[in-house]
Amino acid sequence: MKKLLGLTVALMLCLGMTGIGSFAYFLDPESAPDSQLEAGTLDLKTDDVDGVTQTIYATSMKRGDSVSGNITLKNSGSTDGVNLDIVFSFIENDDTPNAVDMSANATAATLEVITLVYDGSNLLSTVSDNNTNGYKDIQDLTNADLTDLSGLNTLASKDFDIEFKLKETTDNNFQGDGVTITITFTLNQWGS
Ligand SMILES: [Ca+2]
Ligand SMILES: [Ca+2]
Ligand SMILES: [Ca+2]
Repeated sequence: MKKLLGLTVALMLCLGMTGIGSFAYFLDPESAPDSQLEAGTLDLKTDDVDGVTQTIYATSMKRGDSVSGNITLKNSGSTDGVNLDIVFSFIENDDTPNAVDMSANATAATLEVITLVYDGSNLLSTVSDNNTNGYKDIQDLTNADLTDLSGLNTLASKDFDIEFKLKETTDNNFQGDGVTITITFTLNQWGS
């Protein structure tokens, strides 16, 4: 029997744009500077189902802005993990005011994924342009198969890197729209 153990990283993204025809950039004083995601270590405990949740905020972006993050995944449990699954999901998280409410799917599709690397492997090459908009985006990641990746032996660490940008062609209707993106890492072990 395979045991599934995981944890979640949430990235909250609000497209903080104001003004008709312009995209002003608001820097939230409480957020990390320059849209940098916080780097952190996530403990994946093969012998403890209580994972760690890390929430990262990128509260405002303008067209062409990119957000990058590095997460170190560590098996801090006492059992080796034979493989790792990564699953992306998102939910709508709009700001106010929001004159035109764009869907969560459309909003996620404005975020082009530039980098997606785990343990030195380029995962982006395995992702297809599922929504056929001409580039690989966060919506596409939710339809991608990112399972059976290399596992983590006990006390081992591997790096996960992601970078995405707000597509330059994003129109004003997306002002006030946002999504909360959740990345779930599941370290699988073979149990009795
Ligand atoms: Ca919306
Ligand atoms: Ca796409
Ligand atoms: Ca809007």
